[in-house]
Amino acid sequence: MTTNTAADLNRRLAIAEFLNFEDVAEGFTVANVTTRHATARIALQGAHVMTYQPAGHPPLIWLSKFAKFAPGKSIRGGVPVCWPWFGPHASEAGFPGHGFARTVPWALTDARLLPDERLRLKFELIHSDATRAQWPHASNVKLIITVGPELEVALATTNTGSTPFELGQALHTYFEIGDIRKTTITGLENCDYLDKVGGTTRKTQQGAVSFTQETDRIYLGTRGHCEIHDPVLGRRIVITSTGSHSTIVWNPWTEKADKMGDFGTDGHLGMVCVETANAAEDVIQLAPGATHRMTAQYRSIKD
Ligand code: TA6
Repeated sequence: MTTNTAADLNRRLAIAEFLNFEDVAEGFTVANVTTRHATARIALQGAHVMTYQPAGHPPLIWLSKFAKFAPGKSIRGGVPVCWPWFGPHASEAGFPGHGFARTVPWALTDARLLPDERLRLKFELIHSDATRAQWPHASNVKLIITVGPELEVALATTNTGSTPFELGQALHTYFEIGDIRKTTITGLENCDYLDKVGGTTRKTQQGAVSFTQETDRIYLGTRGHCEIHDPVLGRRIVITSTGSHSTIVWNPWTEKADKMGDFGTDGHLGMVCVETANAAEDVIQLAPGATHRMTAQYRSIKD
């Protein structure tokens, strides 16, 4: 029987110098990736990228200093995979926000070093009685993570049953920035968005996105390319995506971050979430036998 313990994973899938596994807490194992292109840490729970730093650049992904690593608990930071719904469940208030994929174990089905020394990990969500109780649809979901000069993430869902279902999802990525108050995002100009702060209202983005307060928006009709401009760290983060026409932009600001308890004082100043998604009117109707693929690529460019 295969398990997600570091000992078992090291025996089956470690790649000398480039990939090894470590138990960082009881029942919580992490893959450590080191190549000439980048370093990354990925939790087996949630197939969750926790850190990613391209060589010669500041970390691209933000992980809270106060993030908790425990079975069944979501991690504050990294690349949480929200699946098979985004936000609250449509009808069941007791089901977890953003779905269950980020808090259950995934199987690592393949790990390999590509000829150009990018390292590719393939994960598959492990269904259980607990997941089936919340998601009775026959489905298969795979996540492929490629660690190279860019971080590439591809999420594929197949309807393996005989009835259609509705799929909502997001790569809820937390990016590391110098100061949210000096950060702007381009690529969302003229898109409509659902502004979720203080009740949901529909608005249209004028110019670049900037931040002066809590920001929680679902941008609609997005075009698969946006950029985070960070004059403090002196870089841009370029986000390109496919299979997604909605983008969430989130920063909780001071009060909400304090209430969440795992940001630390002023932790929110150093992060922004820009999430490649299928959310709101962009949810996917998946026919029997069909596969939906959503991908995101993240690159750090020095300015
Ligand atoms: O994507 C933005 C959002 O949906 C916010 O409304 C905010 O609550 C955030 O996600 C974090 O959610 P979490 O469940 O990880 O605390």
